[in-house]
Amino acid sequence: MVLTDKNGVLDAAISKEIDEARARARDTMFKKLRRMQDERAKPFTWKRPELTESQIKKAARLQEKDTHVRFLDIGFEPDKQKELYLLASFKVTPPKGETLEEAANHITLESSTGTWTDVQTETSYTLSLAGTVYECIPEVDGKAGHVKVAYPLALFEPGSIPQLFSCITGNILAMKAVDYLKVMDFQMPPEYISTFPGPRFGIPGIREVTKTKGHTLVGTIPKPKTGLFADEQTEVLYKTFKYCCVVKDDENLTDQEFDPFLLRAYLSFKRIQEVEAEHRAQGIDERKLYVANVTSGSAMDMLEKAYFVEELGAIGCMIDIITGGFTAVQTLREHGPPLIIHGHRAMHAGFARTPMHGVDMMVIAKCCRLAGIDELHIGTVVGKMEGDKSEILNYARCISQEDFVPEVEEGEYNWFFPQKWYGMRPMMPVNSGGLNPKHLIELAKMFGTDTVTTMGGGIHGYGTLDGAWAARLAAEAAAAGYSLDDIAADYENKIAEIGFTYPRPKGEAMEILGRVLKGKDWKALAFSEHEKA
Ligand code: CAP
Ligand code: MG
Repeated sequence: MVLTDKNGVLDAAISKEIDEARARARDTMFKKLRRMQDERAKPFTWKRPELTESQIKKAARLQEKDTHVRFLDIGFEPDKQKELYLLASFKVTPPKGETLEEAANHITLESSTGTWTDVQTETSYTLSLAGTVYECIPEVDGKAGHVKVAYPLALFEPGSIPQLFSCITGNILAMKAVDYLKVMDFQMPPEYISTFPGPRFGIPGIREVTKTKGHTLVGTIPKPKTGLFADEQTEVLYKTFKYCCVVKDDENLTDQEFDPFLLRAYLSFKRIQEVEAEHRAQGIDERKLYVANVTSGSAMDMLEKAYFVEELGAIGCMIDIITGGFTAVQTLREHGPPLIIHGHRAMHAGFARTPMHGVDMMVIAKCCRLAGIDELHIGTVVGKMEGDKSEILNYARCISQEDFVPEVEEGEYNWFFPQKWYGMRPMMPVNSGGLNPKHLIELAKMFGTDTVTTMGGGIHGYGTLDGAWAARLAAEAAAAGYSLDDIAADYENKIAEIGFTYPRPKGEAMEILGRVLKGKDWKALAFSEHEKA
């Protein structure tokens, strides 16, 4: 395809096709938004909440209590009350000279109804909304104590992740009343879960739409992560899809001058049509999951991009959940087209990585399931990103199981709650970051194969076609319990046994496998160095 003229200007026919597709996409989008306008045209009414008997008693009790530890009721059993509670788990390091109880009291007050001092505007109702510290265990890991707080559910706006964050991960993190504070987890009753949509597809939907089963959905992030022109980028996509299932944009590739979103999407779906047709001719019926990064400066731009890729035939798209924000995530899920949503978590480590302070990834992972992300970056254990094995496995289990019970290794302290999901669809964990095809067997043992694994350097370091082929082979082998070493040792028999989708002649295969098996891990930064070795 001729993309540009000799001055580098985009071909007029392509430009016209993009404009026409964009007009159709905008039409679909505005039709959907107009339906929303009609649905919301119901009259507004309100009924003042009445205090229950136990709320009246709670307010009276709090009015009498000493302010120092007013909100402590150790031994209070939230699950045995008539009222509904959302529970939170905090790792708390109080300032020198202060007790854990005092710190817990401040945290609870600031995150529920109060402020640093008594106010004369307090009412029985505001007191009834106060959180209750029901567990306070000092120095569980030598430094920090464990505080658990029960928050009356009425504190939380139904269906709003930003509001939840403003309560349990808000001002409290900045207060002088704690030296350090990490919000480790929260637990929800079904009444709160049901106010969120959850994933539209989740694991079963992703399997159905992509027409894959058994093996990890393996794929790539074209690299270098920025700077490839749209046609160069989509050539990498095409080569990857010759063998793999997934291509995602990188987190910082959105809509830059060298690779405008509309052109990248347009060219990508042309190339996907091409590769899917080639595969159909080979008798392979698989839908390629390209998740274009729709993260934008405004929710409207984001929606337009999502409707644009849908118009071009996409089955998914991607969003940067933290930098884009949860309002964007929820807008995409609720008002966007019916696409698989891939969640990239760039920036989460700004508050999740520090052990003593911030917000744990468990909180983010749960919010993603509520908000409706279908597949979420969760860590790798073996790759280039920092992360504790037991914690990462707990995140992966929590987002993908119906009835999650945290598992901790001997001697490890458990900061997490069990969580039932009451039928909300399970999400697919995404392993990514410093991976190469050799990792797939280990990943399969830890995470199972209902996962996505993307590798940038671990594929393009070998040349995209060869790297993608090895990655697909490793994914299908891992699903059968074999490593790439096992496959290389008995190539022809093993690929027949696993029914490998893309067999290659033995000589060619052995040459590629030899290079991949010799390649080192992410710590050796330049693959080209090993290839010379
Ligand atoms: C991986 C990646 C992902 C990380 C993010 C990158 O590339 O595209 O963004 O996986 O980390 O740019 O680093 P490589 P996480 O395969 O080349 O490392 O999944 O932990 O959120
Ligand atoms: Mg990336």
